[in-house]
This record gives sequence, C-alpha cells and structure tokens, in this order.
Amino acid sequence: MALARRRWNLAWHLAAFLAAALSLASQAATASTIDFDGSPAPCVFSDTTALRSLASAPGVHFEGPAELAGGAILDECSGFQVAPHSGDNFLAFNRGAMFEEERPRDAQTIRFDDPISSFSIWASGGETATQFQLTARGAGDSLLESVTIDVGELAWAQLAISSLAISSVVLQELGELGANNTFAYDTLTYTSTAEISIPEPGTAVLLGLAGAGLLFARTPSARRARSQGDNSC
Ligand SMILES: [Ca+2]
Ligand SMILES: [Ca+2]
Repeated sequence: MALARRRWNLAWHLAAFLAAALSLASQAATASTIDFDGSPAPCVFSDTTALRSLASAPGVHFEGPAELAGGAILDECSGFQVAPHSGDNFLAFNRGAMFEEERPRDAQTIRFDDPISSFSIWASGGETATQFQLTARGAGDSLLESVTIDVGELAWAQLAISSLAISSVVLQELGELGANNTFAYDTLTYTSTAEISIPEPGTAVLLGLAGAGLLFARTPSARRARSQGDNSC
C-alpha cells in the first residue's frame, strides 16, 4: 500500500510539473519591440531608401504603396520638430520629399510571417496636429479591426490594436491632403501568437495520470519476481 501511495504521489507531482511547463510555454509568446534605433540613420531622405526589413526582426516586412515608396528610418537631425519617441531614429514620411525614383509616402503596410495578436506604434505629425489610422488584416488581407487616433502638434500618441491572427497592419495619416506632408512613427511593439497553442489544463492532468499508468505497469521481470515471492510463502 505504501508503494502504491508513493506512485500516486509521484504521478500527481508529474501532472503538476507538466501543467507548470505548459503554462510557461504560453508565457513564451512575449511582446517584441522595434525602435528603429539599431544602427545610425541619415538626416535626409535622399541619403536612404524605403524601409523593407530589419536584421533584428527577420519575420517582419515593410511595404509602401509602390515598389520603392514607403517610410524610411531617419535620425532626429531630419528636423521633424519632434524628438523621436525612442532613441535617435524614427520611421519618417514626407510626401513632398524624394528618394531616387519615389516618395516616402504612405499607406505603410507591415507584414508578419507568424500571425500576431497585438500591435502598437507611436505616431506624430511633428509640428502639425493630425489624425492617424491603424488597420489590422488577417489571412487573405481580410479586415479585422481599425482604429483612429488624434495627435496634437509636437506630440506623440499611441495606436494599438488586438485581434486573433493578425497577418499585417496598415498605417495611414488621415490629415487633409496637402495640409500635413511630414509625419513619423516610432517604438513599434507586437506579440507573436506562434507559440500560443496550449493544451487545456485538464490535458496536463491526463498526461500526468498517463505517467501514473506507466508507473503502475509492472514489467515482466517485476511480475516474475513478485510471483516467485508469492510462491515462496
Ligand atoms: Ca526610435
Ligand atoms: Ca507634419
């Protein structure tokens, strides 16, 4: 009887361990941050190109409204009238400026190789009060959620959205056309859902009970030993 009790105790400890391990797996899906500050950036658009990817975030892809268009990383020396939200750089736009063949204009799309469950980014119109829109899209570019936010002059405001399985987001400045050509985004965060596929807590207990079953299963040699013990009485 004492041996059986020890086995059950061991089984329940195994179940508790598995449940703890599985809950740790769910917490591994933590938020990532892109601050656009990984390396030095220029002061003017003509010295750079539209952002497409970052070595620090290989599963994240930046797209503009045309092949060579879109935001670019600039240093605060670019004269946007507002300091970066983080570090020295931000993702900058100026519909009146030029790259080699295109303009740093929106809408800005950001795609994720692994679906995400939340996204946020800070936005500023620099010297101009304006409005920004963030749209989350799912598989096949289906519309999931959309939010807008007002931002005062010389200020930053955060756009944030949560939804199941976001494949991409679209950022757009909504100010009156021509009234505000310069704006910037900074300090992007997102939460990957790639690691969130956790069995029900009951499953962990069942796994522990399965372990108990294994502990109770007697090997042939153990059965022989016991049988011999019985015969010797
Ligand atoms: Ca920054
Ligand atoms: Ca502006």
